[in-house]
Amino acid sequence: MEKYYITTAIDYVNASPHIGHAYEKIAADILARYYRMHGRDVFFLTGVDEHGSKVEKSAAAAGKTPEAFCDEMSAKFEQAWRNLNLSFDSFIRTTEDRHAKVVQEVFRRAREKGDIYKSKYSGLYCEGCEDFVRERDLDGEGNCPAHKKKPTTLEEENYFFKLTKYKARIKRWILDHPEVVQPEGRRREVLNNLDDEELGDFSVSRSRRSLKWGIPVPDDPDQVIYVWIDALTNYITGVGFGSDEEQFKKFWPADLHLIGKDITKFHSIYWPAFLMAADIEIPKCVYAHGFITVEGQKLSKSLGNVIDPNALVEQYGADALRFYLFAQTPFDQDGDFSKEVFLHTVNSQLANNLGNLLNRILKLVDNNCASTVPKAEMAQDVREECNSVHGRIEECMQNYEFAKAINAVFATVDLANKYVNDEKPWAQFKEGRTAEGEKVLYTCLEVLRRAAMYLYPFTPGLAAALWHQLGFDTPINEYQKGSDSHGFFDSISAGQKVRNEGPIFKRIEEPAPEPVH
Ligand code: ME8
Repeated sequence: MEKYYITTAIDYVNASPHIGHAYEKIAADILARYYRMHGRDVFFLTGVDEHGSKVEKSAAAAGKTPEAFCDEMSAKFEQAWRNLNLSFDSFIRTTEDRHAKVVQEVFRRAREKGDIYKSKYSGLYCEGCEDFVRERDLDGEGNCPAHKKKPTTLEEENYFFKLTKYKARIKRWILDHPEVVQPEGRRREVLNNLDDEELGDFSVSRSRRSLKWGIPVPDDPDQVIYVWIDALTNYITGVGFGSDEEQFKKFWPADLHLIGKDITKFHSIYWPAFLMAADIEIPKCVYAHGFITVEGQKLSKSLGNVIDPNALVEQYGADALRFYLFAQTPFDQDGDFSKEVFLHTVNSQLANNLGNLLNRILKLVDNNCASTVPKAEMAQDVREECNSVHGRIEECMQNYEFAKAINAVFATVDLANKYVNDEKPWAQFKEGRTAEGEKVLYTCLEVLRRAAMYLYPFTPGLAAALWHQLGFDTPINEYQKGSDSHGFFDSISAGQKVRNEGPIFKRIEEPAPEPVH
């Protein structure tokens, strides 16, 4: 069985999970579920990034030890992802012992080769970025543009990583294999970065004086390994490097590192360089998605608009949030969470277009076919349209074009709705044109069956409910196994009993907002 190893960025635990974190983790879950449906042996890794001064400071502010603080926050992240119905195979924490050993091993290998060496460094350091910043990149007030905070001057003797040795090799890799950094705009950005003379060796440790909360440098306890080697290495720890060689051999290299656009450089330049220095194979693809804003504004604690995904899930359910985030936003661009658009989207697509179609059809099957799928063929034009849409959906899914894939599914749902309205099966049955009526119902049931399969990665709960109401006994995620076409080109069996159990998605009714005077 072909494997598929997908990872997400690991989130800093200095604050609670927000909707941007959720967006990325849901995207990874969509792909994990999609590839599992297509018969791949999937390993989906997510987790948290627990070391560094930001976390140390947040723990102190909360009056907790870093250990206790991290335990609490990590549990919060993991629970949030469970609430969102994410199907991760493992949740990694960078404070795990197995991880420290792997980080030290990578460090040791690079140092033995001379790729990590000691030197003095003085520079401007931004705590928000957990990185040194260049003076010319600061804003007019001398602040880091991303974090709106003044960087501090830091001078220390640290270990440095010899990035300069690997720049040309990484550039060649990206030029020869255009798919390794996606989307194209990010790939160009990385190539420009690599051409920048100022991208040179960088420090990978701090003195214990300036950073306590981290993994010690092997054989030099006064130095602590600094965040990026520690964080990036999670991708190999999480799949068994140093602990389960068989698993590691099976799944590494990663098929996809899914990350946000702000950390492209670390994943497309630093990470392959670390791996080259440690003689470990490099990943197959890094995909950097866009950012989510809320009601048009950047997420910011001071604006108080940092939406807690748990609250949305509790109020509206995981499927609604999962659907909205990917039905609207092209994955390579920035997107927005707007309450009004959210309610409109889920109500019109899930409750009306899809939910009502199912409801109408099942009622007609109950009344005219003894709740049983009739023996008939799909209407030819609808079948042809569905077959041609299939290829389009597959292509979109493999190219990370989720909104387009969802649109294509709903085009078939709209087509079925129109077909019912035009054919009026209730009248056909009444007039004794039973075969015609049965054909309409069969056609729509088949459109719904396929829609359930296509929507499963996006809205697994809702797709499973739809599947169940169509009368299948095998769960939707089990169904594809052993079928060459993974079930997409089977058809719903005549004689199967449908189960009309009410709406699969209840319209969300919210009081209209108070008018502003
Ligand atoms: O960067 N919209 O952690 P992090 C979409 N620990 N994605 C967003 C976002 C937004 N508004 N805000 C953040 C780190 N993200 C490191 C990663 S990986 C080895 C170490 C994304 O908590 C962000 O781009 O700041 C990143 O991919 C992830 O959330 C975690 O961000």
